[in-house]
Amino acid sequence: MIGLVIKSTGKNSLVKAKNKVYKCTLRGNFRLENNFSNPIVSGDLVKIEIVNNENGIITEIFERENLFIKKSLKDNKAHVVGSNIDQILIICSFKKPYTKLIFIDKCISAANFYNIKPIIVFNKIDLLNPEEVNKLKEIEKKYSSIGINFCKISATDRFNLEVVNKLLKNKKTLFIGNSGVGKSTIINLISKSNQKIDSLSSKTGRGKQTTTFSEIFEIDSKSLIVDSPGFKDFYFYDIEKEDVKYLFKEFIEIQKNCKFNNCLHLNEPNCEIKKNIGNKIWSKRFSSYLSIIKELS
Ligand SMILES: Nc1nc2c(ncn2[C@@H]2O[C@H](COP(=O)(O)OP(=O)(O)OP(=O)(O)O)[C@@H](O)[C@H]2O)c(=O)[nH]1
Ligand SMILES: [Mg+2]
Ligand SMILES: [Zn+2]
Repeated sequence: MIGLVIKSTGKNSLVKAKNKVYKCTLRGNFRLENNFSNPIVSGDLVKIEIVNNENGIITEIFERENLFIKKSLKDNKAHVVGSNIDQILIICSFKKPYTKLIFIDKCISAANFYNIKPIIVFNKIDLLNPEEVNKLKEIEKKYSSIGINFCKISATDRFNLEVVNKLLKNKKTLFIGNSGVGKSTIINLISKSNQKIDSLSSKTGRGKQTTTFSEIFEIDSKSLIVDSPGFKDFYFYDIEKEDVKYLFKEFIEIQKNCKFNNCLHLNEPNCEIKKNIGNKIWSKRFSSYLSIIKELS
């Protein structure tokens, strides 16, 4: 039978096949891709052999359409967050916890690299004072102007959840974001699942990483969400320094006019990107770009 992996903890996976969920192990002689820290991931399509009513064995993983990968800091291996994804919701918060713009820009860059559409969702807007509301509006304007979908919601107040619902229709969507931004809370409200969420540490206002494995939840049979454990930070696995300038989509037309084809917009003469910082290029995006280049150097 063919099934969809809805959760995997490494050796054990939950696989949904013909409307039933089977607890599956990997066939003993299964060959793992050597540089992956997790061989099976939520979103994988697999072939299973049924053992009994509840158990099965995974005998094959079908080729993945795409993978969203981050570098595992434990062993520098590839940690796959989700596979066969249509779009990524980058869940952010302006407060408790504060999502850094560099984090958002890394997520957008990686989504672009893996050819998956990124969408920014700011949750917890119930917590903002008028000044913060204005700051967030400014950020919204900037991202919208470079063609990125942006929405503001409050899971607590049920505000704009229908907008998210609409975005998710008939798609398989990966939720990513820092710990504590409210990924699981939103999913619980939208999919009527009932997973654990946690109170924030009152000292730091940061989340404590409540979700520990990626897991799929259904809104309906065609609209699926992959919840993922909160990222503390995000390091690229297979994205190289030279790739990054193409992952900032607003750079693409402008950088064609840099003097050097291989201009990295650092200290090269006649750099068109540098000339445009503050007008066509948002200075904060350029700062993110520089930080990423520095990290990859
Ligand atoms: N004020 C406010 N709190 C929220 C909102 N959404 C979620 N929270 C709270 O934020 C905390 C963290 O929520 P979770 O849903 O567990 O966060 P998460 O992103 O799944 O965290 P990890 O699983 O650790 O990655 C909980 O205490 C929620 O009640 C919101 O819109 N407003
Ligand atoms: Mg969670
Ligand atoms: Zn340049």
